Amino acid sequence: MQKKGSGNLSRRKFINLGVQGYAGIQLTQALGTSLLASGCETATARTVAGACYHDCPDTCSWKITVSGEKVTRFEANKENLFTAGKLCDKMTAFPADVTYHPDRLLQPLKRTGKKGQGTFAPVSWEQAIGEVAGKLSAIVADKGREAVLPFVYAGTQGLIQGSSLSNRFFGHLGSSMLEGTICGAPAYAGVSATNGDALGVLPEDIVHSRYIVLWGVNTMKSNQHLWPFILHARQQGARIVVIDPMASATARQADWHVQPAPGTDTALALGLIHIILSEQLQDQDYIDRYTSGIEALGEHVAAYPLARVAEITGLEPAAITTLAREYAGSSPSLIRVLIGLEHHASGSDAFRAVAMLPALTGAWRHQGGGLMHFTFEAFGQALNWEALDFHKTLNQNKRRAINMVQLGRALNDTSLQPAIGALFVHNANPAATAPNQNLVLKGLEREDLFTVVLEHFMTDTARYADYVFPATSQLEHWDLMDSWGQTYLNLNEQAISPLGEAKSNNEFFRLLSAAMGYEAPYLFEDDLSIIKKTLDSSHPYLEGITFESLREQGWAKLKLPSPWLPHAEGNFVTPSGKCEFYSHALEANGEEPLPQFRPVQYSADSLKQYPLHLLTVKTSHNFLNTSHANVAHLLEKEGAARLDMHEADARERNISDGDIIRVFNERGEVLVRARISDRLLAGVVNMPQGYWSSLMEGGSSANALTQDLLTDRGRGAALQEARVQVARV
Ligand SMILES: Nc1nc2c(c(=O)[nH]1)N[C@H]1C(S)=C(S)[C@@H](COP(=O)(O)OP(=O)(O)OC[C@H]3O[C@@H](n4cnc5c(=O)[nH]c(N)nc54)[C@H](O)[C@@H]3O)O[C@H]1N2
Ligand SMILES: Nc1nc2c(c(=O)[nH]1)N[C@H]1C(S)=C(S)[C@@H](COP(=O)(O)OP(=O)(O)OC[C@H]3O[C@@H](n4cnc5c(=O)[nH]c(N)nc54)[C@H](O)[C@@H]3O)O[C@H]1N2
Ligand SMILES: [Mo]
Repeated sequence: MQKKGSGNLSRRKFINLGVQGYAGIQLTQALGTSLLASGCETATARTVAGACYHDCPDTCSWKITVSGEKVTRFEANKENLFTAGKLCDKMTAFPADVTYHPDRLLQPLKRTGKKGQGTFAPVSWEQAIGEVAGKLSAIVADKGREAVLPFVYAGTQGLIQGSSLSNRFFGHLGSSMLEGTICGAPAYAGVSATNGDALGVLPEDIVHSRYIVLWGVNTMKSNQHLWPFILHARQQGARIVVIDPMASATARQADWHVQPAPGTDTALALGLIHIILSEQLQDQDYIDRYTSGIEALGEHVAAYPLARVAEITGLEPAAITTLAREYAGSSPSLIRVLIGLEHHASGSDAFRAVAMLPALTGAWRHQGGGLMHFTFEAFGQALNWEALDFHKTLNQNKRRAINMVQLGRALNDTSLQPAIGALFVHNANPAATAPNQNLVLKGLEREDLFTVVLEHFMTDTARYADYVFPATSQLEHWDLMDSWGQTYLNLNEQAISPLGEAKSNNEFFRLLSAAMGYEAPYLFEDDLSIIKKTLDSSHPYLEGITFESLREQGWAKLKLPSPWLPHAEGNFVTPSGKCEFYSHALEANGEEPLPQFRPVQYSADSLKQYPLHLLTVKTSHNFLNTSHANVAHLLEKEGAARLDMHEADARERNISDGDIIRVFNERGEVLVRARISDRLLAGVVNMPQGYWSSLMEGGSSANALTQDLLTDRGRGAALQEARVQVARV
């Protein structure tokens, strides 16, 4: 990936690279709120199809009934077999919780108080856009184009309102680029180093699996629509194993929960490979035909004997041996990964090592066997990507790249030339979701920083803006939705007119382009035209799928060959065409050709000062990252922010269940309630991410404790690599 020289490692970029050949669900859904009561469906009611915008692998299809201009019914699409008529609990009341929420921002706002205070006065669009364009032009003239930084993430995953026009706008302007690596980049870099891409077993095919390893995924929370397929496999006799340092909701439903120390999966995977090879449990024929580097791998894993791996991971030696034997001895065997393993110092190498296991055992030969990871590359191949984001036209490679994980550093870096003078945030809430929160806030407080935020709500980030613009919700704009967890393409039809003065992200950029005096036609393209051109592709996966057919049904499953057995006969898209145990490409790039377990080395002093390993896992049931964490009834269901800790750690500190505690380290301090729990091993604590700092008692949330350390590859975030101390207040 780094060979491409591009800083932009977003999913979109992955797809581009792919194109170039480089390596608690509820059954009935209805509004259930005053909305339904307020108007029964009339003869003029119409129903349109849409899909969920969240950064989630499921991308559910839905139907909306509208009477006049009011949404009267909102329900999951029953025909789409993946959504299967069920939305998650986060989304059941979406129109009331977001679109019609009384706190929704419906007018442009201009700051009147201090940054962070959240005091604003309404202004007209015309005035606000005019002033933003004026200020932006002045910053560009004074400090240079790269003094401007867009901060865009996946608040909406829609291909249109995501970053189609903002990419064009900032490309045209020549601003700095954002390395969008906080989620998925190390995982992708690891798996693709081994396999060339990440498109492995398709979700529905898990029903064929007979041994399912859910490795660092909390499927029941974060990928809920896969769970029924897993249960189906279990009914057919599959054994379900979860590997997770926390007894997550999913781990508690598993047949076997393997609970290693956090961040040790690279060692565990290499240890399993060692056992498989020394006990000759491998599929030698598959290895001979379709892989490269087995000798080097064999020598390498000699450094990971059972005793050492048991010591690193904290697992019983017998458990590790059993896992290796059961995995290699079952067929079809499947490993499911997503993101969970990546937020550690050697997170990318964990994925690289885990991805070797199915080739070693020949699991890829069978339907339901192999590795199940991301699906976005199928869309990357199918759709007309250049029509969407103009990545070839707007040469991205010459622009400076700023890593989103290190936003705090970048905003405070006085040696940066030019310093960041303007920050444009949309589809993201970095004041809460980026690590080293206090450093980010210090940067956002800078009087000489000009900040513009497009949002639905007055988030932790919006409070620091000079101007906040009201964005439309998924019901008020058109969009085209791909997915990173399944293979359905969705068209999201605009169901109602924008509420108040809300405008879509794209409309904001069209207006700003005009106010800047720009004339390039691609800056003004309308949303429907972008959608139609993006669908204009002769790729076989899109055969028979048109704008009209999508509008009719709402969704279509990509026409992938069936049965889908991507690596039954090799066909890896690595430089050698084989599954690469030993990577010459990485070696040529100055990286380790084989995966390594490299723990962060803490000094004895710092281990004494901050003895607990902090996880800030985000799989809350009622929030999606920080989205919805301001909605009263969802916040109430989720409960107060807490720290899960082992009884022994609590006893040592004289802490009882429910006590208000201080969780702190050199970066910050968070006030939460203690929850004494057997979910974690002694020495490891967990504070769920998602809560808004501005709604927390001490004004800080989980990311006040995390550090902005980058991962071993993919330039992602080692978010789960934090240490803290805890004390009663
Ligand atoms: N309800 C809900 N669903 C969501 C989200 C949400 O916030 N709420 N967020 C969405 C997003 S953005 C994403 S990226 C996906 C992520 O979905 P997942 O990939 O499932 O990622 P996480 O929930 O971060 O972590 C999954 C599990 O990995 C475990 N884990 C942490 N460190 C380690 C480790 O070192 N080794 C192992 N083996 N396991 C480890 C955690 O304890 C956790 O239970 O979920 C999406 N879905
Ligand atoms: N400590 C810790 N930190 C983490 C994680 C963790 O596990 N632990 N997980 C990381 C991961 S995997 C991810 S993906 C990131 C997510 O980080 P973010 O992308 O910042 O995710 P959200 O908090 O959901 O913020 C998305 C925002 O987009 C807004 N939005 C939604 N739709 C639209 C739209 O159409 N227009 C506009 N303008 N805005 C819209 C929502 O209102 C919301 O405020 O967080 C990361 N941070
Ligand atoms: Mo994510």
